[in-house]
Amino acid sequence: MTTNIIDLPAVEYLLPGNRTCAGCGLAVAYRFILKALDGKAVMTIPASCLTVLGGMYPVSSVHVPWVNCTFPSTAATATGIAAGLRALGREELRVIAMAGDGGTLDIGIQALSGAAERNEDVLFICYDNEAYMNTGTQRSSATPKGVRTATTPVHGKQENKKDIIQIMEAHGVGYIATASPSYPGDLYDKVLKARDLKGMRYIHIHVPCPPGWAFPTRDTISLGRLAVETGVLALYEIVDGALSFTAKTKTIAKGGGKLRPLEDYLSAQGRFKGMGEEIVAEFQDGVRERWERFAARDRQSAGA
Ligand SMILES: Cc1ncc(C[n+]2csc(CCOP(=O)(O)OP(=O)(O)O)c2C)c(N)n1
Ligand code: SF4
Ligand SMILES: [Mg+2]
Repeated sequence: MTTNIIDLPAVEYLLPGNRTCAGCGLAVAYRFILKALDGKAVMTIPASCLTVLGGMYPVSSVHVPWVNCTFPSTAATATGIAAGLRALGREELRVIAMAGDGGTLDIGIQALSGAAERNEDVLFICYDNEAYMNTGTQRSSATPKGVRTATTPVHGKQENKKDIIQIMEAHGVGYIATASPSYPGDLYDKVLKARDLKGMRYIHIHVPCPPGWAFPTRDTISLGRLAVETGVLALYEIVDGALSFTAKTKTIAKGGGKLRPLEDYLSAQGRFKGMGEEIVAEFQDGVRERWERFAARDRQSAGA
């Protein structure tokens, strides 16, 4: 049973006043992540909108111990912190590495792969706003095909979004989950569960970004819901290889898998404007293919 938002802890670790843009999906997600960590964590974070959120020493909006690391070394830094805490006998403090899609799928992937392969005692959280946003919306390997950014050709990105979940699965990571700030109870439950597991864990959070995706700041939560309702984002957990749908995705699957038209999601954002019909059709086929693949695994896990 997913925790209801009204039952989430009242304690706040993200204090009033931070430097993210109005309507930032990352800030919403981070608030719920910190509630789940409940002060029992040390974090390491590379350059990103998340470092901007934290502010500059000694003034910070975040009430949690945190180490700023270099871009490629997030998971390596987390490995070192975990080893240090082990040596001190302080393993009740959990180690969280948190990076953007650029810091996870591109620049940080070598250290992440090493930590995953060694099964380090680290929870790695990627918040995916689908581009290098902090430096002005350059494409990353998480940017969907067809999206226009500051560093793509006029007709948009030519390559598909990298499938980081499959990469983490190939490493044999024991706990993998997807989440969205638009489903706070589900996000909270997953971070809480992953916090207390041992070994490498990976959570991928899809975070709407108003300036980078070109949509009104008031629409952040509804856009995150649209991603799930159209099947662009499926909410699930993979525990020791078994995939189970959660939250709204579970409800959709129970109702026969009827997804909203992809067009509802695409037309709500300026970044997809001018996307060719062929790429839209390819996008839709990709969503449907992934949905069927995940749904088959979900049924298998349920023993249906
Ligand atoms: C090695 C290195 N390359 C580039 C940069 C410049 N830089 C700082 S933040 C950033 C964008 C990060 O993108 P992402 O990880 O997706 O996080 P977001 O900004 O989207 O939150 C870049 C390119 C840097 N700090 N270090
Ligand atoms: S650019 Fe996007 S992710 Fe970065 S602070 Fe602004 S809204 Fe948040
Ligand atoms: Mg990013």
